[in-house]
Amino acid sequence: MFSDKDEFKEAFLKKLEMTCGKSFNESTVKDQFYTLGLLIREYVSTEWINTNEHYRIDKVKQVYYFSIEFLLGRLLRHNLLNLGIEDIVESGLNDLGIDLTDLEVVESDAGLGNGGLGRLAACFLDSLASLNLPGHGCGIRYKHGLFEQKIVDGYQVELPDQWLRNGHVWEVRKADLAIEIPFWGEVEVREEKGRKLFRHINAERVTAVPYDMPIAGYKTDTINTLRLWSAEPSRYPINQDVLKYKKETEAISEFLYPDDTQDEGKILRLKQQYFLVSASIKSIIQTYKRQHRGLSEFHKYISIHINDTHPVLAIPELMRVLMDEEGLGWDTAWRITTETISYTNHTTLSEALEKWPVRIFQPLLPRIFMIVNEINERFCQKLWDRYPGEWEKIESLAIIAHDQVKMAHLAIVGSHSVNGVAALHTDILKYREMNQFYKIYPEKFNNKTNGITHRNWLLKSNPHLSNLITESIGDKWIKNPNHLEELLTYSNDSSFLDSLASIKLANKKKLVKRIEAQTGEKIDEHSIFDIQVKRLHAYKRQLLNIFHVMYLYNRLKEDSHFHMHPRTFIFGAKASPGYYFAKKVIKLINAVAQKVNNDPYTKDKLKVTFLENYRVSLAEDVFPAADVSEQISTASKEASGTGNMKFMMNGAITVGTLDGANVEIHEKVGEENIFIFGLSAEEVLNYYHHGGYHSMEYYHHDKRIQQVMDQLKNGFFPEVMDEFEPIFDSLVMENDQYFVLRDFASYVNIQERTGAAYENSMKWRQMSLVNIAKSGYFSSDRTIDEYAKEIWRIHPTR
Ligand code: T68
Repeated sequence: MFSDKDEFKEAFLKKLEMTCGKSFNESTVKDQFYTLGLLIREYVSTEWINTNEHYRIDKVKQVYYFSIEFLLGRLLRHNLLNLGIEDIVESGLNDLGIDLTDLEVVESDAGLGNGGLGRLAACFLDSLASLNLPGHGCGIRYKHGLFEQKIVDGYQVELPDQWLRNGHVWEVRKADLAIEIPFWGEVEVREEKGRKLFRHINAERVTAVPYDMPIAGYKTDTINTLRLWSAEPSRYPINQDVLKYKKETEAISEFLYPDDTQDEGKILRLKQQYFLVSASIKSIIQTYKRQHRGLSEFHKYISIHINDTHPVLAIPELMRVLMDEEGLGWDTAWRITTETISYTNHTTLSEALEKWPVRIFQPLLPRIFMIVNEINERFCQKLWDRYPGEWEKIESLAIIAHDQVKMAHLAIVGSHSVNGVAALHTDILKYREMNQFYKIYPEKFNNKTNGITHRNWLLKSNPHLSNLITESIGDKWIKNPNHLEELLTYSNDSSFLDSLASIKLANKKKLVKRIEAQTGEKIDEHSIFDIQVKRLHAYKRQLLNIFHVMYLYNRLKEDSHFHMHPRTFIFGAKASPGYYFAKKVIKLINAVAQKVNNDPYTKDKLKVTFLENYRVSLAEDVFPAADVSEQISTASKEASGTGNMKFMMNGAITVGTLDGANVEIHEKVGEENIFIFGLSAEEVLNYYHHGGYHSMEYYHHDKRIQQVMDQLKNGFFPEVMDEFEPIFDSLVMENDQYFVLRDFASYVNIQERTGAAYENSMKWRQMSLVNIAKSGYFSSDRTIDEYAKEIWRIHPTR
């Protein structure tokens, strides 16, 4: 293709004329971006084919990562870096008068995910390919990803995301590999030669069309595949409303996460889930059958991982294919299925555990329901043998009970591995939330602490820091991030520490520029950048953070001797459109910002900024600029967190509870390099079980709390008198489910220590260095290596 700058330029100019039908001089940045994208895709195509040939010919065991979300962000720079052609391309473009960063921003984020779960899937794809592991993603090609957030008058407003407006240059549509998926209809049962045959008849059919994207590893020859399915009408049914059918069909891949509070929305969600797994399994089996005779050894060549319960119908679907289409008996099919499938749990919040009413499930997926029913009956029989007469226990463990299908139970029973995403989370699963299952299947449960790809979150998004690291310890950390520990030898090297500080300052300036350009706000880059970016949720306690800001404001106003290092509190968060309380919190943050930023008395000390439309490409400018990382969830509630790792890797110091992976960050960096506060998970869980917490007492006895709470409704925010009463009520009147008031004093305390620590700049830089140096463990390369060895049993190839 091209192996130096001049060849690149020639290829680029030729391609541009051919694809855009314009001369270079007439071309727009969009044309240039698109041309470059096509060129890169062609660049990988040979290795892509080679990788697949190798997997096929050498019968390599492969893993398929099923996920309802892949939160990829932008891919241009990522691909250039991984292919090792960033320099050639960047300087070639420069010669043509093009700045690569101008092309980068043309690309829309592929925002096919909500948050941590979806981004984890994206990081895993990068690590799989970079470790030369045979692993692919299977997902849905939503026409609209996560909504675009606008803040209007302090309120969140949602606009549909239009990421496909200008096409998606990285994908290849493969219409010839389309697959039919049936919904509704009935199951016809026939007996033939003593065997029961099942046929799904009168079904409404939908076509799943695959769009493949190459996933290139970092400087390897491995190009894996992310296959995203799009729903299209099949042959148009006769005598039916064709437009209605088209609309209903396309709705399946129209939106990420339709609202599931109504039955109609629910049906759509379940349709999406079956659509994803059925299309993926059928296509895996088709490929498999081209290489192997019979399916009895399927599990020896294929692993299927389900990212949370959303793809759990992979279990009955694989059973169905093995039995109904391939003629295997129940026991053989069950052994193959359970050996093939593994499952990750991402939450213990009961409201997030999926349950489907039978009245919806059964008519939509009649054959699948029969199989789930059979799985349930066999499992209940097993329970009965184990716990004879213990009806209540059996009912609580059953897959179907009270006319509901419990997807997590199905996942545990039908897989060979169940993992949590951080040590604490896995312990909570084993010893509390899923203890009964753990007792039955102790061998299935294991922990895989999450990780992030350090290539995206450090190498790509923080180039200055990456260069400093490479200049100091060489570039081997890029392939093996454990080498970052060698940075510890610079702990007392003041010139290294100075460089660290000036890089942080430069990154802060970059973020300031971006915020200023968008909002016109002025931010002091010498203030502490104290950042909380993540989805908005009560358990993540953005409230605790903003209450602390209100307290500081009050303190500054009342106590002229109060000293604090100037701080900028930065928030970024999308609230689920139907999540009333979360939206109140966004409004509150913006109301506080309004008040604090415009008070001449405090504005040099305190600043609050809400970043609109927080997403991957914005995050890439946020993490490198952070001084303080807010990880303040109610202990026991955040399964892992991954933002915490991104901050740490970029040298921010964590203020956090002992929750999720914070526990392991604390272990790695040591007590002196992190600020821990608040209740422990144990204490929180004990309160839940035994009671004893009365938030009202904290309201009455802590004047700081009382003042802040009262300000929610006493006219402190004059334009929105009644707006925040629900927040007051939930904390004071409804006993504060997430212990915000309980942890307030401890939080204020630790924040005071954090501010003081920042003023010892030498010490702070050393802390920052330790955080970077110890972050190698939190690379998704380590996580994926563990999944590969302990769950999937796949091996690096080539
Ligand atoms: C997150 N979960 C966990 N869920 O909250 C976080 N939920 O602690 C963890 O680090 C991360 O997963 C990765 O393991 C989610 O992001 C969702 O987005 C989600 C999506 C659909 C339904 C329920």
